[in-house]
Amino acid sequence: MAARLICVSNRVSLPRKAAAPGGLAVGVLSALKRTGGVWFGWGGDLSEDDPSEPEIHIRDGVTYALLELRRDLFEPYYNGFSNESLWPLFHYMPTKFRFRHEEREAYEAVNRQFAQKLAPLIKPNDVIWVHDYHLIPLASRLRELGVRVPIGFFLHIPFPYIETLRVLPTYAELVRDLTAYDLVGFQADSDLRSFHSAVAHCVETARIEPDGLIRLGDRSFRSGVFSIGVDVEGIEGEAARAADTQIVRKMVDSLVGRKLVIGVDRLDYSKGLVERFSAYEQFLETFPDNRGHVTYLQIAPLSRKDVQSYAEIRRSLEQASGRTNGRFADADWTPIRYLNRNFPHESLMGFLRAAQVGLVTPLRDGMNLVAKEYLAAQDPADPGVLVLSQLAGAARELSAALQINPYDSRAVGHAIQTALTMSLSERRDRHSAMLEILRSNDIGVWANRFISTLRQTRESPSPVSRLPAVG
Ligand code: GDG
Repeated sequence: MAARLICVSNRVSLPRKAAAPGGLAVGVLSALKRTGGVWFGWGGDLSEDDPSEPEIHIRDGVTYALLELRRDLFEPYYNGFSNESLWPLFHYMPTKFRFRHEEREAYEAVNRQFAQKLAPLIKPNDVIWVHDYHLIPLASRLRELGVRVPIGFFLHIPFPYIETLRVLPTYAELVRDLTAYDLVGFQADSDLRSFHSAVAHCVETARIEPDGLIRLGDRSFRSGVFSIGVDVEGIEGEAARAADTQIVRKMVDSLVGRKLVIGVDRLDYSKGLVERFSAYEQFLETFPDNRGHVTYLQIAPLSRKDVQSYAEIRRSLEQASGRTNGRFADADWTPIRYLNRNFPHESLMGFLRAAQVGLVTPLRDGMNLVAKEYLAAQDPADPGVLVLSQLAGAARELSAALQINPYDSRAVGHAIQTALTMSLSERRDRHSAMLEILRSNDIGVWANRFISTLRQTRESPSPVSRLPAVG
C-alpha cells in the first residue's frame, strides 16, 4: 500500500448514507480509501475549554478525526481573520478587508491546537495534505513539534499579488509560514506568479527556478499549479438520472417552454451576484423580445451569515431581484426566480442540465466548480452555453466559453443573448472541446497529481531532515 495520506481541512463531515459526496470530497476520499488514510479537521462542535482528543470514526477504511474548537476562539478565527481578513484580501477586495490583532491571534491559536492534536496521529511514512486559507500556519506549527514527514498545502482561493498582500500587516509571517511546506499548490498560473512575487519580496535570498522549485539557502520546496477538476463521469450520471426526478420535472414543467438561464453560487460578494442581476436587467431592457420568454433561476444558499458584508449583500440582492421583477414581471411570468436554499447535489445537476445558459460571473474566483459542473451536466447532443467570467480561475481551461468581464453589464447582457441564439453546431463544438479538457483533468487526476508531486518532494535529499525529532 502507498504511504498513508492525511488530509487536513477546516471542516470535516462524516459521510451521510443518503447523500453522495460532492466536489472536493470525491477526489480526496478516493485517495484516502486507497491508502487507509485519515481526514482530520473540525467536526462542527464547540467546547468551553481546550479541546479534548479528536473523536475517531472509521468509515469504508477511512479514519475521520473530528476535532472540537474552543467557543471563544471560533468566531475570531473563522468569521474574523479567515473570512474578514484573508478572504476579501485574497479576492482582491481590500475595501471589504479588516484587520484585528485579537482575531489574528485566535487564528494562530487554532492552528496551534490543530497541530497539537494532529501530531500524535502521524506515523513516519505518512504524507500530509493541508487545504486552504484557514490553515496556512499549520506546517510551521507541526515542524515545531518535530513532525518531519512531507507536508503539502493547496490554496482553493486566489493568491494576491504582493502589492495587494501587503495590505495585511502580518503578510510576511504568512509568506514565511507557506515556505515551511514541501509543496505549495495553486489553482492558476496567476496565483503562482503572485506567490513568487511575495516570496521574492519577503525572502531576499530566495531563488525561484522555472520549474517552481524555490531555494531558500539551506532548504528548498516546490510550488506549482494544480487546477481543481470535477467528477465528470459522476456528474454526467447524476444529471441524466435527475432529469427524470419529480423535483426537476416540476421545475421544467413550470417554465412552460421558456428558455432557462441558471446561476448557482454560495451567497458571497465574490460571486458577482449584484452585478449579474443588474446585467440581466440590462439584457431584458436591450433585448425586449426575450421578455416573457426567458426565466433566470438563481440558486444562492446562504453562507457565513454572521459576517456583516454577507448580510449586506443579501439585502442588495433582495432589492435588485425585487426591482427587476417589479419592473418586468407579467401576470404569468417572473423574470428572476431567486432562491436562498440548498438542493441535493443530484437535483442541482438536473437543474444545470435543463438550462440553455449557465451564468458564472464571479468578480474573482480561485477556480469555480459550478462552471465545470454546468458543462459536465449538459446533454452532449443539445448542450447549453456557458457564460464565464474572465476573472475566474476556470477561464484559462474553458477558453471555448463565452468569456466576459463581470463588471461590464452590457457585455454580460450581450453574451446571454448570443448564448440563447447560438446554433446547435456551434454549441456542440464549444461543449465537446471543453468536456475533453474537463475529462483529462477531472477531480481524481487533480488529487493524484498533487499527492504524487508531494511524495516526490522527498525523493531528493530531504531538506527538513535536519529538524529535531519529537522528544
Ligand atoms: C472554493 C473556491 C474553488 C452550491 N450550491 C449547492 C451546492 N453547491 C456546490 C456547487 C459546487 C460548490 O458548492 C461550490 O464550489 P465553487 O467552486 O463554485 O465555489 P466555493 O464554494 O467558493 O469554493 C472556488 C473551490 O473552492 C474548489 O477548489 O473552485 O474558487 O472559492 O460544487 O455545486 N451543492 C449542493 N446544494 C446546493 O444548494 N449539494
